[in-house]
Amino acid sequence: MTGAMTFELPKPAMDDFDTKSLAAEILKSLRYRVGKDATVATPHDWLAASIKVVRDRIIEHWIDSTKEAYDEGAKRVYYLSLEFLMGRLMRDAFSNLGMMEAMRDALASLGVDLDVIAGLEPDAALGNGGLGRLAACFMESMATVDIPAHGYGIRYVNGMFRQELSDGWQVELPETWLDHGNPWEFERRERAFEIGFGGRVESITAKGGRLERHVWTPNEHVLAVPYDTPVVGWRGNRVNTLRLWSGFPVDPILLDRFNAGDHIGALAESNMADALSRVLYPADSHRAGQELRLKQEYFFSSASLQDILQRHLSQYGDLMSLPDKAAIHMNDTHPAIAVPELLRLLMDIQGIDFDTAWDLTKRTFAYTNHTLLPEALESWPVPLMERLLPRHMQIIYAINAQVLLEARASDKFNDDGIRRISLIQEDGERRVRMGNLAFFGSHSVNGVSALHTELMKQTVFADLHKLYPERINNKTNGITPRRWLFQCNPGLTGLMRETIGDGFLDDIGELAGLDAFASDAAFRERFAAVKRDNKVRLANIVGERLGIKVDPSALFDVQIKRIHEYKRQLLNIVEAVALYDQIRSHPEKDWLPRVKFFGGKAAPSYANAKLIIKLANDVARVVNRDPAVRGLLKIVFMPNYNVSLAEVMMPAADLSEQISTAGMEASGTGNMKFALNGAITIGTLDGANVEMKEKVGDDNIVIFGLTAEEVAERRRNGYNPRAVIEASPELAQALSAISSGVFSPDAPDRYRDLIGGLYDHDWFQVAGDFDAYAAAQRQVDEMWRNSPGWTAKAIHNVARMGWFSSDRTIRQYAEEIWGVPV
Ligand code: 26W
Repeated sequence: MTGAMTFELPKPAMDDFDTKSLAAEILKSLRYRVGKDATVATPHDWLAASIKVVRDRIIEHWIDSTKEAYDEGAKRVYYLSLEFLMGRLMRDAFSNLGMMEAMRDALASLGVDLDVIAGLEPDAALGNGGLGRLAACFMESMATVDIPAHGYGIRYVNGMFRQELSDGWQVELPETWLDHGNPWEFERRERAFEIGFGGRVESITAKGGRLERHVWTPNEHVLAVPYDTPVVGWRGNRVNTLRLWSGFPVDPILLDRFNAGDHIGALAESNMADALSRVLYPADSHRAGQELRLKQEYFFSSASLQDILQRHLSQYGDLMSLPDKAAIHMNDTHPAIAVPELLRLLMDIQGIDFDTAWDLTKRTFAYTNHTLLPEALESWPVPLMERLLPRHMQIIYAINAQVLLEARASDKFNDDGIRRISLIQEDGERRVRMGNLAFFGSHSVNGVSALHTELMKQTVFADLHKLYPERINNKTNGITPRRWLFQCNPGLTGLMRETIGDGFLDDIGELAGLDAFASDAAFRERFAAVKRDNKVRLANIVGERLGIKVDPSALFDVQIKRIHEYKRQLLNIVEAVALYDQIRSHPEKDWLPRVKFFGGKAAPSYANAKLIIKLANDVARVVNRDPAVRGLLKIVFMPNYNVSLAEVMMPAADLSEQISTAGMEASGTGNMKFALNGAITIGTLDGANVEMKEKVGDDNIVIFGLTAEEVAERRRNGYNPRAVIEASPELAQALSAISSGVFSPDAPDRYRDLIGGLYDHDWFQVAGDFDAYAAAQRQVDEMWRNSPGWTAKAIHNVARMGWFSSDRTIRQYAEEIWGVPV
């Protein structure tokens, strides 16, 4: 499919690949690793055989990288994350090792199409959205900039669900990515650790009544077994490890229970072990709250820490040097239970006193916050924690005592302040605040964009920031240009190599050299031709999958991300309805053809998000079929948005929708992927959009709407959405069409409450921003009419996005948080 647009690396990273010997290697792999002959091999067999060929090369570097870090006594980074949204790995490996073209030719000589088998590789979808994909970009960048690092997470059997649409409604189906086996991973049974839950704690006192030790005797046990996947950096520089834990029963059958006639209870631990690594919680930005989720968090945190301590002890013999040799990073609060777990291991197992252990802990951990949404901030009921993790609850009280002592001594807080700082939320049900726990247990706490970090200081962490003013810092997110430019957009990459040379492949800052070509008409035409090819590719997929015909010369306007009210897909849909109304009532006007693409999953329990998906589909059905529209507006909801679909959609977009209510999107990373592929952003001053505007320049981005301060001010001083709606005839008309059932004749009331909510409270200020958004869209129309001007702006976007590489982000983490040389 992309055969014509691929490119070859100038200097092969490792070997000179010769087609014949590579083909022979693939055949050998097919025979001896897969056990098949070419005449009977299925496409899946060829896929497995090809992966094993590249894997063999990676393993050489993997062993070297691991040994080198050991020999040098290098400090290692441990990235703890409940989510790693890796996507497909084969192309990544081919491309980073410089063997993409060689593999394509070798496979072709065997009658196999690389693109066909690459399309069979399942996405490793072990994440929900931004946070999980960030972890995956970070893994690739850490390997690229040569940082010895391990990612730690859970090997979910069922990752993110597969989304199907049934009559426009989201239906969730289990994703079974391991069905054909996973040729990338290595099981390491010998490196399993035991994880306990429940039970009781005994205090052992020595002679003289001095408290000596706490002994926790759990009453449930499971084994955490690691599966390792190599992560290869650009040009194969370094290979790091993604270690994912899987639950196994310690004893498949509890014999004492079985013999007592309790045949179901005899399987309890086996069932729990199975449940622990079965499914990823599909709620993005909403805490799960279930006991199983807390168990998952402890399971992977404890296994990872035991692994880290074992590695450290075997190399250095004692734990006093832990902070000098290990930086443990918590990706959001999901691993925050690791803070009391490390203290427990240091005190109860290693016999270290609290003060020393607390000091080691704080110097070892760092924490990243990814959201300010109150409903996403994790907290666990004290009774649940006491039952599941009784020893950890004691340690949390000890930490709390220590911190509150410091707070009182600082003289900065009254009783209310002290209450807000406490690890225990006391109003209503007593709960442990995981954000505070992660904050106290870390020497560094960071946000993911400049604005988000500022808001962290002013809002959720205001009191903690007052107590520890040095701790909060910013690390603006980034994306890996290997996957999000070189691999997903070979046409653009090839064009740029011809234009500015190969330097940008290794130093993404060199993209800036492209700026000068924005005024070169010949270059603009070639740039536009690449975009057009990418749009044709997407249009073909839309035709094949959905039977909708879209015109590649129309403006492709794309909003792809999780469905959430704060991301305001509703604002986009309402604007589409208003536009539809305008096209119908003013057929004489010179309307521009536009295709509005939507894609994204809703959390299964998030009713409004699911209703918004249905609305997009209802509006699409009516608009796409209306002859009066004459194809000028098409609406497409792409089902099952995932990493692989993003790789096709990002390069095909003209306009990138980043329209969250200001102050609510921590950073966004899709915004960066679009711009790097030459889309122009329409967006609010939220998250990293603010910094993108600074980098690409005001003329090359379309910013509209309320600022974070204005949003907050309106929330404080009263905001009257009804008056706003009544003052905007276009908006009022669109809303009344939706709520009266124009798009849902089968159920005219379907959207009454959703739209009614906008009149009554409109928490996300959809109405407040509507007029500004509609005006910004008309400004986009005008920009689009000037086609060379548009292309020039798109070129400036690409040229100025180098700073948003996750290599830059990772270097900042390394220098300013981890203390690792780069
Ligand atoms: C406990 C339930 C839960 C699950 C996931 C709470 C919160 C989350 C994540 C923090 C949600 C998330 O993915 N946040 C996104 O993180 C990205 C990477 O930093 C940012 O770019 C996005 O703006 C932010 O929404």
